[in-house]
Amino acid sequence: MGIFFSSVLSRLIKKKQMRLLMVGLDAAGKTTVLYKLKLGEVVTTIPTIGFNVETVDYKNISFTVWDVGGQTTIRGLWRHYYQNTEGLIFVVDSSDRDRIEMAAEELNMMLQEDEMRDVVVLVLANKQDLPKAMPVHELTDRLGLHALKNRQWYVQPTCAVLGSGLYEGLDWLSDQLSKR
Ligand code: G3D
Ligand code: MG
Repeated sequence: MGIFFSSVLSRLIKKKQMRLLMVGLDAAGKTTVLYKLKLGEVVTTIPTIGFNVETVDYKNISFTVWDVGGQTTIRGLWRHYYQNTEGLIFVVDSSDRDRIEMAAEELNMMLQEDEMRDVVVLVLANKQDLPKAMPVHELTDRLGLHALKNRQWYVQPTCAVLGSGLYEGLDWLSDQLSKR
C-alpha cells in the first residue's frame, strides 16, 4: 500500500466505525477497484440468489460492494446495507454509452432512499483509458448530478486496472467525511 493511500486511510480511520458502499452496473470495474486497493481479504457472500455482495474490512472501515441494474425484485434487500452508510462510491464504465442512462437511473433511485439522505457521493468515472470514454463533464451531465440538492458529490476519473485516480477519489471522500 502506498504511503499516500495510508495517510488517506489514516484520516478515515480516526473516525468511528464507518461503512462505505460501492455500487454500479456490472462490469463497471468495482471488483477491480476493490482488489487494487489491497485492503485485505475480499469476502463474497450471497444473501439470496442473484445477489452477490463483496465485503472488505480495513480497520474500522467496511467496504460493501454489489452490482445494481435490472434486478428490481431484490431491491428491498439492499436496504439492510444502507444503514449507517456514510459514503457511496458509484462506479461507472465511462465507455459504456449504451448503459449510461441506466446507470443514472440506478444512482438517482438509490439516492432517493431515506437512509441515503446524508450520504456523500463519490463517482468513479472508470475506464478512462478506453478511447471512447466519456469525459467527466459529460458523465456529470448524463448522471444528472447538477440536479442533486443538498448533496456533496464529486466525479473522479479513474483507470482501475492501473489504479490511477483511486487514491485521489478516496482522498476527496475522506476530506468530506472528516469535516463532519
Ligand atoms: P464489476 O465488479 O463492476 O462487475 P469488474 O467489474 O471489476 O469485474 O471489471 C469488469 C471488466 O472491466 C474486467 O475485464 C476488468 O478488467 C475491466 N476493467 C476494470 N476497470 C477497468 C479500467 O479502468 N479500464 C479498462 N480498460 N478495463 C477495466 P475482464 O476482461 O476481466 O472482464
Ligand atoms: Mg464484480
